[in-house]
Amino acid sequence: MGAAMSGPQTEGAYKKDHRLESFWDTWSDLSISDFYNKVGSYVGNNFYEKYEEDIKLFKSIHLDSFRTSIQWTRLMDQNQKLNPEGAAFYHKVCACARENDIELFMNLYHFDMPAYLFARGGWTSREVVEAYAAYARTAFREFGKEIRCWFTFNEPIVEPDQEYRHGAWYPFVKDARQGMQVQYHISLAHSLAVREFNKAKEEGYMLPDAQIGLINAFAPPYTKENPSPEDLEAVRMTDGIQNRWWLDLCMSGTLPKDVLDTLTEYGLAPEMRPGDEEILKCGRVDWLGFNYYQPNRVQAPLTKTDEAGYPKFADPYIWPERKMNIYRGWEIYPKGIYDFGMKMKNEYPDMKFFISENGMGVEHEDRFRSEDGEIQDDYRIEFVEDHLKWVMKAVEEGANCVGYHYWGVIDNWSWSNAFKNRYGFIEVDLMNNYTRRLKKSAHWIKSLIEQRDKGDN
Ligand code: BGP
Repeated sequence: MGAAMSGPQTEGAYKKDHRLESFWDTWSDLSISDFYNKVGSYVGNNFYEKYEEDIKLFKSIHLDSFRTSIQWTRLMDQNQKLNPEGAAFYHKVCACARENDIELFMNLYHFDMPAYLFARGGWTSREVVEAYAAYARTAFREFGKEIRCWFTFNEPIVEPDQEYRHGAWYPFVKDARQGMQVQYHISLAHSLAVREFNKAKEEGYMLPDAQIGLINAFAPPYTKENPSPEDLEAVRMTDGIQNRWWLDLCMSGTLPKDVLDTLTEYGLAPEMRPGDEEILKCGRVDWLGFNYYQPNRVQAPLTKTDEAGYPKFADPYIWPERKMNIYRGWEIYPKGIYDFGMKMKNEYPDMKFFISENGMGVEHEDRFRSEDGEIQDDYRIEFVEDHLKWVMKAVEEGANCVGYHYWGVIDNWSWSNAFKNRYGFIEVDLMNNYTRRLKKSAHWIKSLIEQRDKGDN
């Protein structure tokens, strides 16, 4: 049991100690109105200054582990050499986790491209793929003896979707072909990083039991109750691009042939170079993280092409019985976590996984403050409890699920939503020097873990 967060959403200190600009800082500088309440990427929740207090708080509520990420912009300089000041910060975080006897899971990339590499094409460029591999190599060699659980990427599906297919995030591109190229390049980057990990391990830089994984939002796809063949085809391609693409890569070092064939048929296949197959083969991992917030309900596309004229594989389907988190606009469907567990059991039985993110973001939580000042977030307790029940059922029925991380343990900055929706078990008071305060859910999770340790559940 633990919880997750990320470097770019928590650290702040965006210009401190020679940290480079990230593409989020570029976007914030260009158009601050795109961010909720005009709060850009600069602030985080001040984890840079408060990491000791935070790690002690995590321990105080009995978490076994927590995940954060190294910011590429903090660890490396513009010549792709180690930034000693950035490294010193992450060494302090590792030491603090060790002293508090809480396991630190470290992810290498959480949507946070350095601006100078973004200017060279970001994930559309092969040069950036190579630069990421060099960054991963540096990180493994620098922290190999301090971290056991490593991850190459968080949700590698998000940047192709948000930045290049749907145009929701800067640079607002709506180009299905470019989206596939970006997805493909991230797959190569992941594979090269795993290769670097294995090499560093062979050469004695890593702990002997170090593990490498990938974390994705493997949203289970659903369609109508009585689907047409076209609806089922929409499910096949949605599952193919969002889930099987990464699952096959991580399990067997290949990409799903049926998906590549359909992409070729529609003129959307990424450009591949001789030798790439060998690189992809290195993409096999030790385990996976499954971020789960909402199911992916789709139906046959209502129009054949999107607004840019590219072929479409699916359109959203609104399930009449859906229950919503109205603040985030996401469906709440706890059973999805079980369905994914069963899919893993049936299709990828040898791969262990954990729930790496699951959580509920709520707006204006101040409304729920009791007289003694504590936020009474019963809705969050109910949300986690409902999901945990389905996790337990999946485990009982043979899913190889080894743990659960809540997102985000402490209120943090959430991309263009900034601090609109709060996720934390721990509150951050933005008006009062980022003061931390436990919410009701923090006490609840603490007592749940106590019961587990006593063998009560
Ligand atoms: C996941 C991301 C996290 C986090 C979370 C909540 O997709 O990995 O970084 O942000 O979603 O989403 P949001 O912050 O958009 O509400």
